[in-house]
Amino acid sequence: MKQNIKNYCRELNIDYVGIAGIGPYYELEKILKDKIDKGYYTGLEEDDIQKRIDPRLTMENVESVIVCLFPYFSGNVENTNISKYTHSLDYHILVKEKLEKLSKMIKKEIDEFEYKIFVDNGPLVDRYLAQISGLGYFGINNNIINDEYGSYVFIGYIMTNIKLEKDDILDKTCINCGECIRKCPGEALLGNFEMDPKKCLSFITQKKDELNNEEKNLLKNNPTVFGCDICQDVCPHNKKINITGINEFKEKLIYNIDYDEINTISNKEFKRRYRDRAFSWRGRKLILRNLDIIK
Ligand code: B12
Ligand code: SF4
Repeated sequence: MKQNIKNYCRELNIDYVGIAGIGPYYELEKILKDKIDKGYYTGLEEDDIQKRIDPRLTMENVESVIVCLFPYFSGNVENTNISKYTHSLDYHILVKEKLEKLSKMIKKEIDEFEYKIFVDNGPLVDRYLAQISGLGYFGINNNIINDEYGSYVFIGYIMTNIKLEKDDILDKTCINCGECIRKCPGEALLGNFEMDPKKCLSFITQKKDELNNEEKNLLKNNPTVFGCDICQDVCPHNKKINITGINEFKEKLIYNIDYDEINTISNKEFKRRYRDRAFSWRGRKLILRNLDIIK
């Protein structure tokens, strides 16, 4: 069945699929507890640790997790004020659609196949799943890196009640050059595969609460309206990577959000224009706040 799943993925233009076991993931529990103790949590993460390390708490009869990568690199551009992961169609939409199609193909073959699909919004730790299913390895910048597509890959997964053979972890990490640590404007990367996400500019651009002066200055000095790509852009593992083969990630690209436009349209109009874009989930006001700071 595993080979059939790989074949279906090929048909759907999903190059990288791996199988993760169902834990409980006790080694991850240690990392999560340590992060919470140190205050390295933003509030955007699922806060129930047990749910994060035990897929059975989300799907009682789960037997395997099918994990897929979705590369999104469509080239480097000079003048952009939003980060790469928001240039194209919202990945939540695309990944869900693709994984739904994959699940329907499997269901056709195995009638008792049950499944739950997640991308970004699930209880588990997506990067951990990508690592243990052998799809990529960790960078010091915290991102999962794939040899062909670099770290510009989204991660989606399917919990299923069918038992599949687990894949092996890749026995490597990034080359540890330290360039991401030196270039990170928020000094968020700690050099031991950990980070303080509250210092990460990406978080600051997405944070709802009012920004303090230090955060405002950080944004002003490193202008970005949504997200941050610096630690990935400087990474040598991202230098000779392939462009994504997923058309939706190469079409209808938006590189800039314009202050005058956002300032003059209503919240409703903002939603209408940008609801299928990953930068819109926090709403117009937050985008305007960031634009106001960097203008
Ligand atoms: C909250 C969140 C954020 C927060 C906090 C990030 C963080 N590092 O905790 C903020 C807003 C800062 C953020 C930023 C970004 N995010 Co984000 N985010 C998430 C989310 C929803 C939860 C992350 C989480 O649970 N963090 C808690 C820790 C435990 O998890 P983790 O970061 O995955 O940690 C792993 C490693 O860092 C490592 N690790 C951590 N500590 C230690 C310690 C040791 C000793 C070791 C060995 C390893 C290790 O192991 C952990 C477990 O495997 C996930 C989706 C999900 N549900 O998982 C997306 C996700 C991680 N984000 C993603 C993306 C694309 C980004 C950005 C690139 C977006 C951007 N361009 O601005 C940046 C990258 C910033 C960075 N350098 O990490 C992708 C990552 C894809 C990839 N290739 O890795 C994810 C997986 C979404 C997805 N499904 O595709 N994100
Ligand atoms: S995304 Fe930007 S601010 Fe966040 S860790 Fe990477 S370089 Fe630092």
